[in-house]
Amino acid sequence: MISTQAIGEHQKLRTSPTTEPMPHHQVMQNMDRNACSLVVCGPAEPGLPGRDGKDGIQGPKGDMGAQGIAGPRGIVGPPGRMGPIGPEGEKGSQGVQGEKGDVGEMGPRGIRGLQGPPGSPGPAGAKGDRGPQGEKGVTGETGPMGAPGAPGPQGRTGTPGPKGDNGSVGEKGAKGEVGDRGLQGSTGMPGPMGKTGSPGLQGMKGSIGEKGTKGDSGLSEVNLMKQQVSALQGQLTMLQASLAKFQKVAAFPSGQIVGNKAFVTSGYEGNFDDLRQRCLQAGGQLASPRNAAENAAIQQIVILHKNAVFLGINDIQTEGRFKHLNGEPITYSNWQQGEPNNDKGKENCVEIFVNGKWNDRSCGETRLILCEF
Ligand code: NPJ
Ligand code: CA
Repeated sequence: MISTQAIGEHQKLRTSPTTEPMPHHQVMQNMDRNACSLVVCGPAEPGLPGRDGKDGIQGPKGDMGAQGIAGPRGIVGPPGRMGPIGPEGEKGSQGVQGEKGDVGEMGPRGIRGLQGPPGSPGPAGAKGDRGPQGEKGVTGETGPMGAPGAPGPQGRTGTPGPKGDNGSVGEKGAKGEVGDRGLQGSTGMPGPMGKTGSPGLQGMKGSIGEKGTKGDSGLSEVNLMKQQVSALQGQLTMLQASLAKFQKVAAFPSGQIVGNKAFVTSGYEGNFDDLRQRCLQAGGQLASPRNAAENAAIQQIVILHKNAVFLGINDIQTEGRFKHLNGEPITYSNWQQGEPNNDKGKENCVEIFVNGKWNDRSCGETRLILCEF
């Protein structure tokens, strides 16, 4: 049986005051090569007890002990430093479209109107010069007001994002506070133009424009009228030819044309009142000579027919005062000598003989009809 004994000084020091034996495994851990000083071999024989030896030299430093257990978690570190100013924020989103603009103010007073166009030529006068042109009309109304302006610029850009984490030793500290507010982002693009506002109130009516310049000479109208006159002249020539033809018709076989008056008989015979009505119905009246020429024309018809005719002259209303059928007193007469005599007191009508002379005669007599047109 082998026994090894080695006692370190510090063990004795420790043991003395406390008399507490060191645990065996702990002594072995503190042994050093130079610390061995006594070895006893062979069979153990009983002897006297030795004196206490001197204290041994201090043994070598023991090996490093095993790593201790991790200490408790440190307290939370201080807040990280303030992060750098964040990058400039992104451009803000486009602002919402502005509201529809308010109705614009009343438009400004309209500018004076432009000089008006030449007036239309006036009606052709009796001769020559045209009248001056009329004044120009009032200026047209002012147009509607323009669209309102674009909406205002966009608002400020929003705040920058939160600060990033800050690296650190050991346990990561609590997240730093949000950094200072970054610089304001650049102004966003202006929002789209608002919708066009409703038209403004109608502007006031412009002032009357200046008097227009004198109109054109109207030569074009003159030329036009010349053409029309030429056409009318052609038509007139046709009418003249036609009229000449019908005058011949009216004069054949017993008609008479004097000036614009035509004396025509149909050959009918009757009393004064009957003949008077027939001529009216035909659109004319009984022949009533106003002068010698007409009387001569009537005479020719009487000569041709060898028959006296009643004239459109009588004194039915007042004896002795002969009048035309329209009531006018006669201004021309061609009485036979001794006439009018109102024979037997009942001669209020007038007949004309072949010699062209007049004789008052009873209205009930029958005579050839002679009308004038
Ligand atoms: C006599 C009276 C008249 C009266 C008529 C009534 O007329 O003189 O006042 O009105 O009788 O019947 C001849 C005679 C007249 C006569 C007429 C009647 O006169 O001389 O005394 O006839 O017809 C033309 C024909 C006869 C005429 C004179 C002229 N002639 O064709 O131109
Ligand atoms: Ca008579």
